[in-house]
Amino acid sequence: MTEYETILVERRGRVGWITLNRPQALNALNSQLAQEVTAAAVAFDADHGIGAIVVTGSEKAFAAGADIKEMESMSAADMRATDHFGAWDDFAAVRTPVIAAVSGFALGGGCELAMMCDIILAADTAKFGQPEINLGVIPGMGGTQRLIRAVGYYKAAELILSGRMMGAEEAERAGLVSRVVPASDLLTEATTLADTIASKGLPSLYAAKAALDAAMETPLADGLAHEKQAFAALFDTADQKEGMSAFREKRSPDFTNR
Ligand code: CO8
Repeated sequence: MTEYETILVERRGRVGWITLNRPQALNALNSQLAQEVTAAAVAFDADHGIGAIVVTGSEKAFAAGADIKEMESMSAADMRATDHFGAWDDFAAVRTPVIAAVSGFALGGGCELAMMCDIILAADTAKFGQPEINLGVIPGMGGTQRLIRAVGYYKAAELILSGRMMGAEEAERAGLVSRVVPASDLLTEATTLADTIASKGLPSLYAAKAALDAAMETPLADGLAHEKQAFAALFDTADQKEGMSAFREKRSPDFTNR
């Protein structure tokens, strides 16, 4: 497996695990980490033995944002020329379902990374926020767009304009978090959820994720048309025949990912 310096990467059964590992900087997302997380996710995505990816951090921090020290001296021209965080577009584009397992701080780019994932499982210690306004900037990895879609305009505006952090319970009530679990159970819960997802057939997982993405990006009529096409297309897969005959025969399906 490729050597990484800022993340730990492990395959457990059909699940790919990516652990952010810059403890000295609370997992701040520097450009090397962005490249490595994306490379690892893209590699798992290309592996048909993988049905789910989990991204997690440490107990204290999922990620405390983009690396402020790396960005501090950059000019607008530098920022535009380097496409500093362009790698994240490739991360967001993986077809495999991705779970963010968040404990501690998920701030700025850390909150935005969680929002690039499909499911956010939060420890009761998690803290979410977009504090960029305190640094004289604004979210730059999707926060102004994805947070509104998750929690609505007024909640997003309050968080982005004030820089206030919110705890896990508030984030769940607001719709940012899929589920809150006790901090000590976070990795077990993430494992169970990821294993459950990874046990499904890949064609239907890919189709479901693509249809969910379409809902975020298109008007309702276009999204419904996308869903109708994708739903019909799955009837040419072996997994659909297996899933439905298993139901009729009252047994568990044995998906072959075809
Ligand atoms: N960048 C770099 N280093 C960081 C970051 C960060 N985002 N966050 C923490 N660190 C470092 C600290 O500097 C400190 O290092 P050192 O020991 O060398 O001084 C170490 O991590 C531990 O941090 P603290 O001592 O501050 O720990 P505390 O427990 O006291 O505080 C906080 C924790 C509250 C999380 C605090 O560290 C903090 O406020 N961090 C910054 C949070 C923040 O502002 N995040 C937003 C960053 S900007 C951003 O994400 C923009 C994204 C879009 C970019 C897209 C570009 C195209």
